[in-house]
Amino acid sequence: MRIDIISVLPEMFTGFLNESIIGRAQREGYVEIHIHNLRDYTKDKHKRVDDYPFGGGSGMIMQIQPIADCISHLQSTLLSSKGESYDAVIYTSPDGNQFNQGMANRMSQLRNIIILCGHYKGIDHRIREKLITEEVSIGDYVLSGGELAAAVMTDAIVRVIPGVLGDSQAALDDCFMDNLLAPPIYTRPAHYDGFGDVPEILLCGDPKKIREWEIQKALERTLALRPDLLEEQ
Ligand code: 6GU
Repeated sequence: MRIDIISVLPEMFTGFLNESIIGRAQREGYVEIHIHNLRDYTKDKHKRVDDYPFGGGSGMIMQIQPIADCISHLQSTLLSSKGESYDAVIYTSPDGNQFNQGMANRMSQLRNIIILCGHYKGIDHRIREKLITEEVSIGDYVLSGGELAAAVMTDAIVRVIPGVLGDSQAALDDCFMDNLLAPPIYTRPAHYDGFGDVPEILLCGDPKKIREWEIQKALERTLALRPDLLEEQ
């Protein structure tokens, strides 16, 4: 899979992308992540990528030209190098559809995606109408830019690409994979003074019984903490 991220703050991605699971997924060839500095595409002599809103009001708007040229450059590069086109051009915005595990799973099956990070007050609406295929928010709160949202989405997408997690079952066992919260988990020691004992069933050695207990607990926790997840099905 290939993910191209367009941002006015490309430095925000360097640390996190090279760490942990995402870093390994790139080194092992499961995903290629490319960060593009939107400012490299502006034709403005002062390198500006934003301007005042028509009609007045506060805040600046990201202009069409750098975004359109950047996306067009990425599209023609992908076409000439691999004969492929982008499956999605995603715009991060607090008014987009709320990101969830199902979206991460679906996006992880795509071959090439662009994520455009929103900034300032947002982008010229004509870009949304003409070039964006999906608008995604990561929750009902406002961030100062789409970079963290793009990072969150990239993490969630990359870790479910088949093969990325060592144990092939691991992603399937995740919280939310069946619209269920994860069951409680424990590690050694089986008894810790002042904290009590691990549930006995986990020590019984019968995988089928343990799995039944885990599903039961997952259902109980979901019902208690996130009943909305059960209603969605
Ligand atoms: Cl995608 N962008 C911004 N700026 N704020 C957000 C968001 C995105 N999702 C939630 N809040």
